[in-house]
Amino acid sequence: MVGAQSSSELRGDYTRARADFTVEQGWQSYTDVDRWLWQRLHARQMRLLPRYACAEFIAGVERMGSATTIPDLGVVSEALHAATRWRLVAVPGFIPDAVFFAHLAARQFPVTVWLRRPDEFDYLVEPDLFHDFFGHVPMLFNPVFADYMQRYGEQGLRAMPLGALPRMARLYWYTVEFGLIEREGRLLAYGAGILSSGGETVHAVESPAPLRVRFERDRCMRTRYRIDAYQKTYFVVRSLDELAGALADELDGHWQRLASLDDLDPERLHPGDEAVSIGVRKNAA
Ligand code: HBI
Ligand code: FE
Repeated sequence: MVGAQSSSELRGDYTRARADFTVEQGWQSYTDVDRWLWQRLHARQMRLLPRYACAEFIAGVERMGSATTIPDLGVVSEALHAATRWRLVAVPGFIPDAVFFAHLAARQFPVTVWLRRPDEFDYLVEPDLFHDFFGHVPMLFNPVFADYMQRYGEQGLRAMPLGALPRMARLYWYTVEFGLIEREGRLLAYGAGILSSGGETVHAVESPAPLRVRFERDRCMRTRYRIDAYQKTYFVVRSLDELAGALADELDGHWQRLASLDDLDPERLHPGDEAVSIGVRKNAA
């Protein structure tokens, strides 16, 4: 294992952040260890995409330029702006909910500047550069998804004072991070948490272990999740338009009714669920 320093030294350094939590990316500061790790992460995910990613994600990867080397966020930001009027901003890591929502509402996606350590190759619980960039940016090139994300930011800002942050966080988790889509009888991934993780990419799409449930907004908002293991339930949309429809209406008047309903366990099916079973390996454990 390589013992040299990597950009993860910057982890948790919020001292240089501006009021909106943005920082300079400092592209010249990435180390050889960072570049070596990025190439490995990138190569592994690129091999998986043709079989596991939806066409919109693959199209986005192509449009953001082949990121075989650590990307300069400013360059990709310009390409993204030309496509969907979104921009990328650099941040030191996880930022406060209200700040995060405000960036999304302004069509700015916060990308963490530091890269994980080599011993975290397979999984880490915080967002890093690879997750934020490779996982999230491709779908932002899609106009329907791009509008959904802005809408999510706007609705998130409104939901916070109404006590609905946990429900909005679950919607993000089960769609933007871990969403699956059904296409011509195949199950494919669009979620960033899936497509930035080699292990979860295969697990989410093919493993017989997790539940896959037809997407329904309120079902999704009621379902607990875990951040330290593969998901127990994935929600499947039929189209990105269906996803966009979930945030089409104002949710303000909706939270009180939702608050009266129980949270749901992700480890089992619930009344009214439509289980989705396409594409799952029949003979694997
Ligand atoms: N900050 N950098 C970063 N990335 C996130 O995904 C993120 C965040 N802050 C808050 C947050 N997510 C959550 O509040 C939302 O997903 C609900
Ligand atoms: Fe993410």
